[in-house]
Amino acid sequence: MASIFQKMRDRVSETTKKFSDKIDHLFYYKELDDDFFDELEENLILSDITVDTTEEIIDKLQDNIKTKKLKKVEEVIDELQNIMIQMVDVPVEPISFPVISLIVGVNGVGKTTTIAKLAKKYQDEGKKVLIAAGDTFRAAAVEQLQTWAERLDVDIVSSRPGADPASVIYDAIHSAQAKKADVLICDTAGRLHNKVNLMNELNKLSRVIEKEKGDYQIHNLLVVDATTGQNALNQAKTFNDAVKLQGIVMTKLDGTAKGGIVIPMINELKIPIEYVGLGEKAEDLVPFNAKDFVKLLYDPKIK
Ligand SMILES: Nc1nc2c(ncn2[C@@H]2O[C@H](COP(=O)(O)OP(=O)(O)OP(=O)(O)O)[C@@H](O)[C@H]2O)c(=O)[nH]1
Ligand SMILES: [Mg+2]
Repeated sequence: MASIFQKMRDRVSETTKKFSDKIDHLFYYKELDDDFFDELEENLILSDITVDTTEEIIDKLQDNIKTKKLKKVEEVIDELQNIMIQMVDVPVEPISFPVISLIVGVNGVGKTTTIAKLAKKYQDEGKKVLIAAGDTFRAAAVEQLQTWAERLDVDIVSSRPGADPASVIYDAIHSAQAKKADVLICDTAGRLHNKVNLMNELNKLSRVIEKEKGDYQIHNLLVVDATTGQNALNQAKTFNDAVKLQGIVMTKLDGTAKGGIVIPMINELKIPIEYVGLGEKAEDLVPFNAKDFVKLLYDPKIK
């Protein structure tokens, strides 16, 4: 676990540095007055925590300050972290094998790269992995996944660009069953969550999986890009209506000065963030850990 923390610390350094400077500023306050809480509230919102979740955090914090009789800024910052850790510590549904995962999300968030990362992770655990090139829409999407499949030496089911994605997924499920694959991970074309016909198409894919899955469990994942900030929340809500999501992968946390969006994502949707993406390579995926995450972003002692 230490190495994961280290990896996050290295990659999220940009995020950490900027935010902990702001938290540091709170130590100038001699009293826990309105100005203190205003500045704290503003900082939380600026870190991409939504107004609703920020208010929930501040209310809880003020209650706990009273009941625990906290006086020092240091104690308050510790308490703030505890509240946030509790908020995001949603248990991840354990995966039982064999499993099919449909990977969904808007354009360019990192779906295909995340599939490669997950394939590598499962492969390292000794699982038999199959991936399906369900993005038949974007030019070169099939090739992109094929390149990963070759690099990682995993089996792939693909069709020509322009083919019906439902038929690719159908073939992939039957291929996985025939090969007794432990894991089937299906790529999908990126789509905007407000395009109703494209969301209906996703719903159709999830129904194909439901119908054909046999003894496979379903574990669908939404991929969101941390740099999109609060829009990620709307994306998650709409995608979850089209495809029942078991979890979320938050990518590109290495490339944002924020990252607080993770907190309302979990608090407001109650869907766990299972992994975070910290780079473009197959090994740049780490399991989400509530305590490590909150400490990295909001602990002024960690720099
Ligand atoms: N820095 C960083 N880059 C990432 C991460 N994940 C993916 N990327 C990069 O983001 C870009 C888009 O990644 P893709 O995996 O192709 O995204 P996608 O969602 O499949 O895109 P579409 O299929 O076009 O919708 C690529 O350049 C990836 O290398 C991450 O965690 N961190
Ligand atoms: Mg893709």
